Amino acid sequence: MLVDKTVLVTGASSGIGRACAEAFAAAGARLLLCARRADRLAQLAAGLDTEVHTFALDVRDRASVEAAFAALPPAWRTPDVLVNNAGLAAGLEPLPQGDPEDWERMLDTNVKGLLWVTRAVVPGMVEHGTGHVINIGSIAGRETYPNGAVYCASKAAVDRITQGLRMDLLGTGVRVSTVDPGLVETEFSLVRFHGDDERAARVYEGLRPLVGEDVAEVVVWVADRPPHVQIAEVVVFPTAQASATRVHRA
Ligand code: NDP
Ligand code: 8X3
Repeated sequence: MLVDKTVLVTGASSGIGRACAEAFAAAGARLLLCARRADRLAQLAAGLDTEVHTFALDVRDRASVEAAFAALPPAWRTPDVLVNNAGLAAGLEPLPQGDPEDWERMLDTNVKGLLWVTRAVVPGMVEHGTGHVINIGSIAGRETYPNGAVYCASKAAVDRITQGLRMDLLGTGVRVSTVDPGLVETEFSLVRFHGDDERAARVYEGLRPLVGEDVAEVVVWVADRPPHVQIAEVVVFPTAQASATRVHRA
């Protein structure tokens, strides 16, 4: 059912977003891909066997988001599926020692960026009477863990926005879902620890984490249900994880 559907993935240059692009392409969808690193998007697009349109976008910049979507060729302007994936964690410190610059990056990207993209895309879906917004939340939006208050708050906001959007779109034909992963080995921890790759690797030590492809498979499944079926929420953990703070390491 995804053949010839248009799927927009934000943050498609890495990790879960990149894997979603590959999985939707394999399912026959055409792709609209954005992130800040346009070179990576171009490389990805070159290897995908489907029609792809890429554009550089910093989701934090509201004016750029509005302009970028207004400038899309008409055939690309209203995707059938929006995967709101762009996001990050920055820092892992007790709140009194946290860096306000990190807080701003997280809140501006994970919360406000998601809102700007949603606001730019969803009215067209409503006009068409069909569409699907799939937000990438996190277990961090359901449970707070020590030293992660602001990241957890940003993902809790995503959860509330998901619920609110679903209510506000009731009766329009547009579906709203969230996919909330636990530990996924991507560039996430490298970004969180500001490029410290040893510290990033320790996050996944002694366990088999999810990879982007595991999450992408779930996202495609959520998108591929019949039109009368709306998967509201999916939580997906590695087998070695039971909660945000309960992880089994060999
Ligand atoms: P990666 O760091 O591998 O990918 C993050 C993606 O987000 C990149 O493509 C990056 O692109 C993009 N991005 C970041 N900031 C911006 C911005 N300002 N504007 C546009 N794009 C941006 O991490 P993941 O794949 O793991 O993360 C994807 C999502 O999954 C995030 O929302 C994250 O919170 C969530 N998540 C991750 C989990 C994990 O354990 N990895 C678990 C649960 C949720 P670029 O830098 O090119 O702009
Ligand atoms: C990413 C998963 O547990 O590092 O959202 O917050 S976690």
